[in-house]
Amino acid sequence: MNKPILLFCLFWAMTIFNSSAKDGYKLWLDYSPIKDASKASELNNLLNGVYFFGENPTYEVIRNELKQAGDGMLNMQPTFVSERLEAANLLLGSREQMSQLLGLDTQTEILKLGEDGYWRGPLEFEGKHYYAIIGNRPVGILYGVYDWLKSIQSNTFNKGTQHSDSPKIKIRMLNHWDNLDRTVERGYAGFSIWDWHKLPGYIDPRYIEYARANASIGINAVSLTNVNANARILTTDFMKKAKVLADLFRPYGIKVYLTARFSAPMEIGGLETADPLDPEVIAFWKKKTDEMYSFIPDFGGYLVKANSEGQPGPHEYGRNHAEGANMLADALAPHRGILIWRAFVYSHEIDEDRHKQANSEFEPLDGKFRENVIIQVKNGAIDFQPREPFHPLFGAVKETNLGMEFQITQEYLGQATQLVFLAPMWEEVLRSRTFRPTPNSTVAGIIDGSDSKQNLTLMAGVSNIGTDRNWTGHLFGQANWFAFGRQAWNPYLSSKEIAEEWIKLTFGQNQEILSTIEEIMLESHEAAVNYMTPLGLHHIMGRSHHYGPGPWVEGGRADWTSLYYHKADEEGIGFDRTSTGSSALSQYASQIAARWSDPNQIPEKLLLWFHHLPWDFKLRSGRSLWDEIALHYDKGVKTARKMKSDWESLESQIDPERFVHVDQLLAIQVQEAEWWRNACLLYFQTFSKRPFPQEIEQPEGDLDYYKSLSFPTAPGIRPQW
Ligand code: BDP
Repeated sequence: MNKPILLFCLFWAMTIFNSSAKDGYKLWLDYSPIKDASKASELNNLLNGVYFFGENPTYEVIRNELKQAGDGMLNMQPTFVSERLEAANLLLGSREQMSQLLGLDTQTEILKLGEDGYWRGPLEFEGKHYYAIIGNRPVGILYGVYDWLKSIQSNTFNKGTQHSDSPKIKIRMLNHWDNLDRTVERGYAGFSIWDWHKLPGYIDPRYIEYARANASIGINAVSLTNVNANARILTTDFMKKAKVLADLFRPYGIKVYLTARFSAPMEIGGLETADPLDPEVIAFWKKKTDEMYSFIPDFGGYLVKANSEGQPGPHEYGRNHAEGANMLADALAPHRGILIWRAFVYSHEIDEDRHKQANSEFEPLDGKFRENVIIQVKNGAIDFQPREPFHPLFGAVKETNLGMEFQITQEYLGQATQLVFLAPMWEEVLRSRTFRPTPNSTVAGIIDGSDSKQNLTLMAGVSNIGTDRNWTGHLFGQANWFAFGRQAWNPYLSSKEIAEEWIKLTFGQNQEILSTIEEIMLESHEAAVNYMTPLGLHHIMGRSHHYGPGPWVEGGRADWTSLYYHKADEEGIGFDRTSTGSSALSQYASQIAARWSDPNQIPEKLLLWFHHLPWDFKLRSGRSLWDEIALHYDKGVKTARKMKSDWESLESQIDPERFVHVDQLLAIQVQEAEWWRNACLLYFQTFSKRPFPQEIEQPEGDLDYYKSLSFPTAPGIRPQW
């Protein structure tokens, strides 16, 4: 259909069906009507007799959720029966509260599920049959309720069987890079949802929707502010504002964290130094932290970016990261607070491959951090590139708590114009074998403590949420938020399982919709890697806004240029990180270093990350490196086009609003993929001086034209204030 007609139809459809507009606002908590009559009557029966053991704010949240679910799925309101167990069908309560009803086996099983786990299943008591959802704490029951509602929405609920689950990682956290003026660093979905100006008086209903969405996927921690921090967030006025959010989120099991600017003692404390060993500085942080807990008694703690990209830190005073982190950790410890210190540290003043700098800083400090410190490590050593090998810090330290940092917002992966499902990338990292501390260790095993034995465990994701009506800009950005929550809960889940869950909750049960969208999602990450940075290329995007290709970026700080990373010349291309180059490979376990040092053994997807190779180096296909680079770029474009045509095959089955939204963005994605391919290949050809292989579509355009493009209004850039 041609575009104007399509848009007309869309607006017509929206006017008629306005009340059920599919604008993405409801996320995966859509609660669409149940069509199957017997399933509907089963749910109707359970909701007609909901019994809570006791009262607490989380049960209030559950009550509201059941009302919304009943309303959406059955057009009915649940009946809550209090004090009348005999009138109940659905029981909700803690193991302790329900101990009388539970057999010993069930009790022990639930106890093992820890603080956040749940058990749900059939129970028989005094001859009557019930369905029960039980946890050790109210929040466990909340998670059980969400899981149960999801099973109904995705048509997998079976009243006769029991199911239990518990998270493998303790702190499952969103990091907002939100500034106090509501701009969002690397945010592509509008402004920050935190309306600091109107807080504490005005509570935006979005705060509640946000908390529901997070709780429904197990997220239990949020850091509200940008890691490039503003000290003002630690002033009394802002604490009062943050308190409102913390109070709202508490019944959902979510704790609030804030970013702490290392120089805050000077900026808001009137001191002349921020030296972590200075008694006045220590007293400042202690007092500040005590004050914070007077407002937010369960405040989670601080997240700190120090001595990186111009942020202040302990190095200014000749102190190391452990001295900086421990001082803050000591202020938090009496309140059981956690200090999260980022390992994303590098400096252009140090003459060392950026890849190596975090390990150089943190390995010597192993064992020196307090127990309540977690070092938050990005998945790779450079910076959330479309594909990175896992960060060599995973496995390199024995006595340090390490947490994972993923980026949900798609800074380097198409921002909000591209459909790129990130779960396969995260899965690849989590499943990577580190060979340390044990030969079978994986990244997942280190961060969940099973291999590392660490008790304090964390997975953080840089949020992609903003004020856009659909929260994430691109509808499929929601899938990345969802996938992050699911993988933080269980880092061993496959991206396929997660995609299926999300599709069913978002688009319903139709098999063709499911299989088509699943294929689109599962091929999308590899496609993006192919048309952006195939075979281990990295950091060749546009300067500053990071939008689109910029392999020619040079000048200024070397480690912010593309030339630093691809090192293309007439001989070849790639970054030699073997022993003949920067030796970054030596930071990995010897089994990895040995295999990856050999260009014929390293997985080809990482080839140019670690090797500088001649243009006619032969790959396993028998083709030359140059030809393979060209073929990968071309393949990426073709997959993007296929994603679009597959999506279009669903036109008659998807509501026009979401169909058109995604379709328009896929058209942009195809153009952007072509742009990446053309610009990169034309640029690299100036060095390779070789023709493009016959079988690919010949890159068109003029390199100077691509170089001349500028994007002064690109979103998400760091504000200059
Ligand atoms: C980079 C972003 C930058 C962030 C930085 C970080 O470009 O805006 O401040 O990461 O993680 O990816 O601190």
